[in-house]
Amino acid sequence: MMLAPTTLATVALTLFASVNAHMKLNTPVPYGKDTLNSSPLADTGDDFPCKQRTGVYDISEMNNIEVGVPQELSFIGSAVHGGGSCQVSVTLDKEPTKNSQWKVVHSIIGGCPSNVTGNLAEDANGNGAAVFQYSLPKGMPNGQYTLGWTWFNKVGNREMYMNCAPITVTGGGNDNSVMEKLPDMFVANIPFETCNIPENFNYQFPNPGDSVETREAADIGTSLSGNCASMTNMGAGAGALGSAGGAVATGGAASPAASAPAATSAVSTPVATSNPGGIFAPGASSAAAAPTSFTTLVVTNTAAAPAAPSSVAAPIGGTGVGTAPAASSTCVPCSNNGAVVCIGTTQFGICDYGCAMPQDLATGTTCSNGTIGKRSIVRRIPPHGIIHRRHAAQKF
Ligand SMILES: [Cu+2]
Repeated sequence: MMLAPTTLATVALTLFASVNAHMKLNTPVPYGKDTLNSSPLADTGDDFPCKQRTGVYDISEMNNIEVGVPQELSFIGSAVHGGGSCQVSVTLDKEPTKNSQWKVVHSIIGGCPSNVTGNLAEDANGNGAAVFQYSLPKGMPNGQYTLGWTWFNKVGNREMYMNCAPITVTGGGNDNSVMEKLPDMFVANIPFETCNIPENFNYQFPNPGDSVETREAADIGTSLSGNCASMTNMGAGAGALGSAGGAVATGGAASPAASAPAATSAVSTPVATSNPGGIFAPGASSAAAAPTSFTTLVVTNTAAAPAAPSSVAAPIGGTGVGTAPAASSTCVPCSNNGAVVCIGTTQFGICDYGCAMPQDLATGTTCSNGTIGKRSIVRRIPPHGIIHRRHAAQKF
């Protein structure tokens, strides 16, 4: 049976609206502004870095930045998740991959992107979040590079956000010596099942660098949960500035266009999407001892699912909750905590603080308007339980 067009439209609208519920970079102007949504990186880490997608490195507007001159860091959106901690990092790659090495130029502990409790008033296009300042380090090489903003939210689902922006650096130096002294960008929460920053803390980065500000001194956290040795090193990429083929970008070119053209073409191939655990710095010997297990991830999700479907009116085919989700499943952003989210025509998920993990629908059932029903009688009216939960849910 075909789903009615109105039903499909509703599902599409639901998914579209939820995509706008989080936060994204306003300034500097991100790459692919029109294709950048405000949701976090996929929990699998597959779209690390920079939210990989079609058009990920389209240049909407170049950000020309002179070293040492304060720049504005601002955001669009309202779901600030009680704030958290952010970093501004730079890689010398124009089109970063998992091999890219990211160097921290500024760390913000707490209060980023805002120090409100919970979220700002819902406004997908809002600019009520805090505005920050950062500077690029004097002496970094001139050229065209990539800036990355990363954010670990304080409240809600354990997530990592990362938006990237093209930058053309002027007034700088001629080599990488300044960059090499900076700490590597911190990574966690992808996947959160493997390594996460515990909820309700403003994470104190272990190595925030010299340019660091504390916006919210309360609820500072230093602990990590899980198997973090390799994940936290993902910002080091392959362990060298200018990641392509291990070549080190020379930088320092007088003209931005002349900076390492070979590197750009070499890094355009996405690296190892089949290895969501990331590529580890050569020095990260612990990586081998602590392999990231995606079997564990899938099992965890499957085990967690049965609690939610009890609120679903229609039978969904026993406790098995359909077949196991594919290993490639990624979180679908959502805003109604506890609600059923229909995903396409064959899958659904339970919204868990902004994230619904896709699961296959049981045979003979369908999902529409946030309700799972038998294929022959699609329920149009959700049960009271779901309506209540939707309205009562905090939109983290
Ligand atoms: Cu969010």
